[in-house]
Amino acid sequence: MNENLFDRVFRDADLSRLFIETVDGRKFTYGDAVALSGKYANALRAKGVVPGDRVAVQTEKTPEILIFYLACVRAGAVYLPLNTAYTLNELAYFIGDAEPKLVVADPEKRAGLAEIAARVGATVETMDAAGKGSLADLAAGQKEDFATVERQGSDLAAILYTSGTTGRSKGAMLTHDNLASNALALVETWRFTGKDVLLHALPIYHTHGLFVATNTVLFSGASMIFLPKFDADTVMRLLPRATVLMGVPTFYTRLVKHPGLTRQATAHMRLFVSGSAPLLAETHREFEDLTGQAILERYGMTETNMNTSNPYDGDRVAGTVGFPLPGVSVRVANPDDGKELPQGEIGVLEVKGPNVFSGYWRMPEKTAAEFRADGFFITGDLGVIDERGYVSIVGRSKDLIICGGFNVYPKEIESEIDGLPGVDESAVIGVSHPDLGEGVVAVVVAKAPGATSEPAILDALKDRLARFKVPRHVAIVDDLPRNTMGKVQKNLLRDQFKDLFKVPA
Ligand code: MCA
Ligand code: AMP
Repeated sequence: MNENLFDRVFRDADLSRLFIETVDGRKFTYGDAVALSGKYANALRAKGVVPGDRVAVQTEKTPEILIFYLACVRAGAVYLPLNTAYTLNELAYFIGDAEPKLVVADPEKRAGLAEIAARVGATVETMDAAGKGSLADLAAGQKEDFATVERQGSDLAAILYTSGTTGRSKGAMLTHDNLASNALALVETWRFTGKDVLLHALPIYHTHGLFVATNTVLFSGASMIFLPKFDADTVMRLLPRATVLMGVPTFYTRLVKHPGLTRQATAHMRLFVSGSAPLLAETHREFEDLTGQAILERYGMTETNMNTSNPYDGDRVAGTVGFPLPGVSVRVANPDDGKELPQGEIGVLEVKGPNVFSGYWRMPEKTAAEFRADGFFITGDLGVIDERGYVSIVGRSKDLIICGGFNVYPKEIESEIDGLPGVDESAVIGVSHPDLGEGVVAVVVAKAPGATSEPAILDALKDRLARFKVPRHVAIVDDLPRNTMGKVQKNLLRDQFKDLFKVPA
């Protein structure tokens, strides 16, 4: 049988069911998704895209682009979504590395991208925030009929770039089996059915919004209300029509501040899910006090999809990420030798299962370095498993900042800052931020007094780095604290700046 993700979703789907409704009332049924994806798949073929070709997409969030994702999968292409905040400088790397056949972008970016795309022989088509543009025009002239391309479960469906603690971003290669197995595990664990209505307020260029939210809906025949982005007022207004909300912790820290969040307003809701970054136990408790509902926290990674989840029935324990999903094995190992540690000891979390990616795009050495000989993937997250089997994440061995659910790798920001005139060296850290979880702070040593300044650094970074990576504060200091080995002691800096974003009581 065809193992193409598209075929697995749609072969038995009830095509009359609602799939997506937008805030302005536009509706797409499962049948519409089949018909429109057929047109887009034929458009891909007309553009010369063949199975295995990458298709890079940086557009606003619309139902059309989500259906285009389905079309890429259906046509056997490899979907490569890109954060809308990425600058041309950042896009040049992703496009150069992935060598897509086609790039789809907002019309405003077309001119800037044309030359970057041409370097790898790709062409650019456009899609705007209303789902219109040259790609839609091309699809409009195509037939709906399209025979879904035969794929093996191990064939690639998507590449998602994830930054690295050292060096350049790596493309995580995700297969049809990775995505399908994880969606089915989540449908089962979270009890999704065709009656569910998901309030979809996440971006669709990351695992959370694209796969966790969308594929879970698709595999259960559920529907979603599609918001262009998260906004607490809009979420509260639409909540009465939904049964499930999925979000990053910032959604919940903002919702608990909303006067409309009450027991009554959420009584009909079946499930609130949080992930992508640690949910503070305090937020968990505040939310439960206000609504009587316990947020269900789960844990995943771009490379592995979802690994663990708090239970649907049973205790959703604040500060933990629950149990391994069906079919997924999680162990705690000694970071140095990979030997499994006894229950209750802290070590690096390692994961194995059908959810785990097939490697980094064109980086076999990096792939090999992150797997143990017995196939476990080394997450770089530090965790512990308690006597009841609940997994908790207690830290990270990788130098990573998570800001509003977006990952920022200090090394990348430090390299950019170190390259600026007047800068001797820098250290980038994450410190507690009331809204975003962590805020990015750069601590910089100037070459000479007055040789650089916060405004000069921020101005230079803004065209090179996505906005969410740009430090919220730059401190100019005389020197960086170092240990006897000469390594910068970031823990001391984190301590020094820990109250920077604290809201005065
Ligand atoms: C927006 N800004 C940010 C962030 N988002 N800065 C730092 N970190 C951010 N996350 C910038 C904006 O460009 C703007 O800049 C300023 O901050 C204020 O924006 P604001 O309106 O407050 O923010 P927002 O637009 O409301 O966005 C906050 C958000 C959003 C809703 C939390 O960041 C979001 O939707 N995050 C979800 C990320 C996500 O999906 N992560 C999943 C990754 P200026 O002031 O210059 O205009 S997948 C993953 O991690 C794994 C696999 C997993 O387990 O799920
Ligand atoms: P990404 O590379 O965007 O896939 O981000 C994955 C990382 O996000 C993980 O390695 C964790 O460090 C972090 N993460 C995801 N979910 C959680 C969670 N529930 N609690 C703590 N950290 C999380």
